[in-house]
Amino acid sequence: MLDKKRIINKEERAVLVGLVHKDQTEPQVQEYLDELAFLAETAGAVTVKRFTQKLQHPDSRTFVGKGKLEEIKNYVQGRNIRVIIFDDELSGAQINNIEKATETKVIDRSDLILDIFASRAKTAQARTQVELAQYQYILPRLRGMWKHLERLGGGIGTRGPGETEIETDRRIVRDKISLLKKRLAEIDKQAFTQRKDRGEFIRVALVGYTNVGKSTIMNLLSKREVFAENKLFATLDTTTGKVVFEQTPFLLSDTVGFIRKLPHHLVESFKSTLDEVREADILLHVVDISHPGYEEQLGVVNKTLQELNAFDKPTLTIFNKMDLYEKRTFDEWLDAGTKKEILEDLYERWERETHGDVVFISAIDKRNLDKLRKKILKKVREMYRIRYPYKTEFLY
Ligand SMILES: Nc1nc2c(ncn2[C@@H]2O[C@H](COP(=O)(O)OP(=O)(O)OP(=O)(O)O)[C@@H](O)[C@H]2O)c(=O)[nH]1
Ligand SMILES: [Mg+2]
Repeated sequence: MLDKKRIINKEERAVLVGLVHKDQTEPQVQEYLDELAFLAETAGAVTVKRFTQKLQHPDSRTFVGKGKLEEIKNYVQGRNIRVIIFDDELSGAQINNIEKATETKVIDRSDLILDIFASRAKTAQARTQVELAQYQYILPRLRGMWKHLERLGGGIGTRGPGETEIETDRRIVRDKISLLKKRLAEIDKQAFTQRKDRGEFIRVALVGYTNVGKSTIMNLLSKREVFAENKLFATLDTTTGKVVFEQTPFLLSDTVGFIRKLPHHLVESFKSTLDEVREADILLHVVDISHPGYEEQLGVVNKTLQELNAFDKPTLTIFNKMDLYEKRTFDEWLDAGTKKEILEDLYERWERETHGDVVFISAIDKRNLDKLRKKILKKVREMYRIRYPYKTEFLY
């Protein structure tokens, strides 16, 4: 039932398309397209070119304007480009119209993210969650896709599907959705029981944008071997481990990363994986400070946390990848005094904005890890005191 065609195959050559509208500047869109290219690479595609267009509103039929569509078509035909990837969510009709005009497969950012999630999902829980999100995504787009399939089948005498066929398909997809929801509810129940068995330990969760270094930090703090790599969404499943700092034990969890424009259904269906975040006592918000868009990423994460009702938890902000930040910010000939000044300005600003709940580290160089441990320990002990005022066994 799922249209298997709308996924990326290995080494597929791709072009990217982004719109510059009134709320975003050209450099911002280029940064978004950098991220889209990274997503495409993670899914296995090779980006050959990017197209941008200034438009107040996306065209309801073809997303970009007529002239731009013509330009894209001329480019992709004859260059062995197999897929056009749009940075924004498209409607079924838009996908259909653009594919017809360019004779090339079209996918959008949500498709790409769902595709990556699908290929990375290992556990039954993650797989069920992704499948649910995929069906929910497809449901309102069925009509457009039918037209598309009809054209592919396109032999003489093939007629388009009647309303009844679309209705039948909708019913099949709806049935599938309710089945998956039921299955998830059962998995959730088991997970909930497991979490309840964890006793009175304070729970700390690593959260943050994707690829900022959460799993790397998890490995450093808990001496675990969580999979970490320079790809987006390396982590889909939550890993939890017991950590003891100076005789104070607590539970530390590594969680799935966030990204801008995360498909709504994905957040919805990943709610159970994200329970770990919602039920945490303390959040460690990891930020990749070497990324040019780190402040926007910080905002995206905070917004997602708000959606999960987890924004008001005690939070320690961890600015990671200081090594890379310095490499990118400092010219070689800059004198030590100026470097120090730049860093102090940075520290001061974020100390102020986070009321001191901040630490700057490099997980790769293992820089400032002692400070990180101390700050976490302080927060954990505070939480034990609040939670169990008459128990001291956790504190000393
Ligand atoms: N230069 C530098 N690279 C780092 C640092 N910390 C992590 N990395 C690299 O950043 C990449 C992503 O690290 P992960 O730990 O997988 O990041 P994550 O936040 O768990 O990512 P997802 O699970 O994909 O959301 C890896 O290639 C790490 O080696 C750091 O302090 N400096
Ligand atoms: Mg990870």
